[in-house]
Amino acid sequence: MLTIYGIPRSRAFRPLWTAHELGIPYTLHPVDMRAGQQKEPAYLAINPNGHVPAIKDGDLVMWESLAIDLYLAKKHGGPLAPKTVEEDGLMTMWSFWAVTEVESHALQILYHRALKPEAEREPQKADDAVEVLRKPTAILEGELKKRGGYLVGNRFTIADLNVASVYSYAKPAPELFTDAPTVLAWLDAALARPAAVEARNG
Ligand SMILES: N[C@@H](CCC(=O)N[C@@H](CS)C(=O)NCC(=O)O)C(=O)O
Repeated sequence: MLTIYGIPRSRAFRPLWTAHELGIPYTLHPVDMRAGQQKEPAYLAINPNGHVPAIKDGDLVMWESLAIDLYLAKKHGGPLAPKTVEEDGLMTMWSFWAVTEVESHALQILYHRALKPEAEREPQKADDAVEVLRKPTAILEGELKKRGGYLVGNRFTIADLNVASVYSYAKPAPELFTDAPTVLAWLDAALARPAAVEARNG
C-alpha cells in the first residue's frame, strides 16, 4: 500500500495528482507544517530533509516530489509512463529542467503575489522572477508547439504533470504568458484535469 506524507497545499500535491492519474489507492498521512511536524523525529526518520512530500511504498521510502512522480508512473505504467528509454530520458530531462531552471523563480512569484500577507510582499522580487522566466517560458512555448501540445510522445505524461505542477506557481503573473499562449492553454488544461482537481481536494 502506498502512503503519501504531506498535504495537498504543498508539493505533496504532485504525487497525489500522479496517484489520481494512475487510479492507484493510497493513504494520505497529513503532516502539519505550521505545527512543525516535518521536523519531528518521527517524520525525520522518513525524510531526513524535513520536507514534504515523502512516500512509503511497501519497504521503499522516497522523497523528492518529481522523482516520486517518475517512479510511480514507471511502476504502474500506462500512458503517463515512458514507453521507451528515449521517452524516459526526455521525461527525466523535463523534470530536471523544471526544478533547476524554473521552480525557484516561479516560487518568488507565488510568494510575493499570492502567498505572503500583503504587508510582507516584495513586488520587485516577483517582477524580477517574471523577467528571468521569460526565457524558459519562450523555450516551453516553442517546444509545446513543435511537439503537438505535449512535452513527450504526443500525449499527457508524467513530464507534463511535473512541469505543469512547477509552472502553476507562476500563474499569478499573467504577463508572463502574453507571448506564450500555448504554455498558458497547456497549463490550464493540465491543472483542470479531473485527477488534478481530485488531488487538490485531498
Ligand atoms: N525538492 C523538494 C522540496 C520539498 C519542500 O521544500 N517542501 C516544502 C513544502 S512544499 C516543505 O516541506 N517546507 C517545510 C519546511 O521546509 O520546513 C521536493 O520537491 O520534494
